[in-house]
Amino acid sequence: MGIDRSKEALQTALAPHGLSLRGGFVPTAADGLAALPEGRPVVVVWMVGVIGSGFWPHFKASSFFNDGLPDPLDRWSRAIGEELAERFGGRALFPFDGPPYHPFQRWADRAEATQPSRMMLRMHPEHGLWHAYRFALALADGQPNPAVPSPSTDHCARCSDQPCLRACPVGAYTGKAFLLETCARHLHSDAGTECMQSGCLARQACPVAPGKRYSQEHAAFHMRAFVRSH
Ligand code: B12
Ligand code: SF4
Ligand code: SF4
Repeated sequence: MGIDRSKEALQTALAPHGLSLRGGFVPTAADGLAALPEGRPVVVVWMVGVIGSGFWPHFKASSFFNDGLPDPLDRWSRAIGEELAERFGGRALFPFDGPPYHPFQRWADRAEATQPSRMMLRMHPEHGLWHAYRFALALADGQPNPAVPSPSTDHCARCSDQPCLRACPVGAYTGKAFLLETCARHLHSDAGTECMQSGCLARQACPVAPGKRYSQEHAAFHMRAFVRSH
């Protein structure tokens, strides 16, 4: 019997890790993706990510969380992505490998109905800003449904208050740019304790998908990782 490389088989393989299949897209020559082993062309790229804090207990229970080595979440993602790539006869691509980085946000827009938000993070019609990508799987067979973004799901276009652009105590989100150094300086100061403990205040000000907001523990983990590298 051949290997089952269907979307359903992939979903089943991701579920025990709390990871979600975030749609897929058919790459073109312009994507420049190298052929798979034995010269098989890539016919689908499946996007794999997290929604809310659903994956957190799985990651926390893994050996990576407490081993004291750097980048535990990236190493957890790599272990799962590479095991699945081998099992499904494809290649895993990671958002953190770079620079140059794979254009995960542009890929996301081709795989699901995500759109750039005023915070530049991708806005998902149901998950809001509370989602991210852990890896993509390039496979030699499979067929994704095309992503169809709809103007009716463009939350930012209908958000007249835009509280995300006012909530940052140091104005790091301007609506056109993210002022990395301004944010990092604040986080390294005593005044940044609230962001460090509860997560980015600007992101939390977004009223979309409140039920999917990251848990305090999960949000603080990302803030610590961000501060370590900036
Ligand atoms: C480098 C990087 C950063 C850098 C610099 C970002 C920059 N603008 O140059 C810094 C340190 C600032 C950063 C910060 C954060 N990042 Co970041 N970052 C990345 C990373 C690793 C590479 C981005 C890149 O250069 N891609 C290459 C280009 C060619 O790909 P791209 O798809 O075209 O992406 C660019 C465009 O989409 C553009 N863009 C995004 N929105 C819009 C909107 C418009 C209108 C336009 C014109 C362009 C534009 O910005 C992207 C980066 O340049 C990506 C992962 C990845 N591989 O994409 C994560 C990623 C973008 N980051 C992510 C996150 C969550 C964050 C943080 C919230 C921190 C965190 N980990 O919690 C902050 C928020 C800051 C912010 N507003 O983006 C997520 C976003 C998830 C989402 N929902 O969209 C990603 C996809 C990582 C992931 N694993 O999911 N990040
Ligand atoms: S607060 Fe409003 S403008 Fe800002 S990201 Fe959320 S929906 Fe978009
Ligand atoms: S983490 Fe804090 S300082 Fe940085 S952008 Fe968010 S609200 Fe502003």
